Amino acid sequence: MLNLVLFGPPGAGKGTQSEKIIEKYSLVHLSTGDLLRSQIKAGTELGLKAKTLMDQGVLVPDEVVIGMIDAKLQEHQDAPGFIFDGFPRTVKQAEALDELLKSHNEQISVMVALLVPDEELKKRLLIRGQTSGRPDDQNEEKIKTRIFEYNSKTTPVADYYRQQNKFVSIGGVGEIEEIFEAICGAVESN
Ligand code: B4P
Repeated sequence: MLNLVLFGPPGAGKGTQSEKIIEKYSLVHLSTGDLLRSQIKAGTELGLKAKTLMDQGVLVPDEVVIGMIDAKLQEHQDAPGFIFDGFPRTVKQAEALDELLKSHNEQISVMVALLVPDEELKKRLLIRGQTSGRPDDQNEEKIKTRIFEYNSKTTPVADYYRQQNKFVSIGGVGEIEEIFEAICGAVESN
């Protein structure tokens, strides 16, 4: 079973590359950002709480996203593998994911990190904000907050997987197809 964590700052290309990876390897896509946005759209209590935080660019509580991933793993017990997109974003989430997978006799195969400079991230997200309608893409201050959250809370997750010899990093600037080929190379050599 292939269980891939796709890692990187906001705007690194995780969502973009996930679509191509799912198609090639027939994995189930678990994006906590997408799951939270569907809760917001459905107007659930969880969605209302998450919206306030997401609109500011800060992370939602660990318990909330861990609970969502737990439910999805239960729902897809026959999946050939998973791509975790935007999760884990804290060491606590990474530890919880290991425990959840262990309870299904599974583990993470590899983490692939996309490296993109901050200036390029800001540019991409502001461009996406012109059409996405996402409040967190439309304002430079909010984008700065998201990058700050990433640098302070999420980068330690890379060390967590590095210690398990599961960490691979790839340049995330350039043609989408070339980046995809590099990700496939990393997946297949692990
Ligand atoms: P996410 O939905 O995960 O948002 P994201 O990181 O901005 O998206 P992504 O990184 O997938 O976008 P992509 O690069 O593909 O999270 C949103 C919010 O939800 C968080 O701020 C947080 O509040 C909350 N949240 C989610 N998960 C959480 C968790 N686990 N714990 C706590 N809170 C959580 O695309 C960006 C743009 O770049 C696109 O327009 C794309 O076209 C473009 N692009 C991609 N690749 C490119 C390339 N090679 N060249 C040029 N442009 C490119």
